[in-house]
Amino acid sequence: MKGMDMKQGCMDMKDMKDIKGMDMSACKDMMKEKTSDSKAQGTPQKGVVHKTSAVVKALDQANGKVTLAHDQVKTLNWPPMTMSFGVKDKSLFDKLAVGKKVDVEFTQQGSNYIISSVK
Ligand SMILES: [Cu+2]
Repeated sequence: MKGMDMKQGCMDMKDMKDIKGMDMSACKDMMKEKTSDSKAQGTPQKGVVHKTSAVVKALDQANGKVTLAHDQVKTLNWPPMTMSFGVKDKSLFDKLAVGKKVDVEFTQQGSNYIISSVK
């Protein structure tokens, strides 16, 4: 045992008591956190408001849609891209015009992304 020299952070707890299970669970907790962290990046979170800047590319007021060339969206881990969004409130179309640069807020609803605010 002496020769094994497993001086990782988790193992140091062994000195405190006999805690066979404890150092293990500490290690597992740490791993769990890391795992869920990396998973969370691709997982849709309900109710989260995402923000980005964008240039309006096309409007489809009849169908309540707008095409935006948006910047990076850090909360979704998105690179800049051009895509279609739903528009929550028709009055938001007043603030949208093709070629206009806007700051938008949007939420995910199922597989759609819905603009909830335009500035
Ligand atoms: Cu996008």
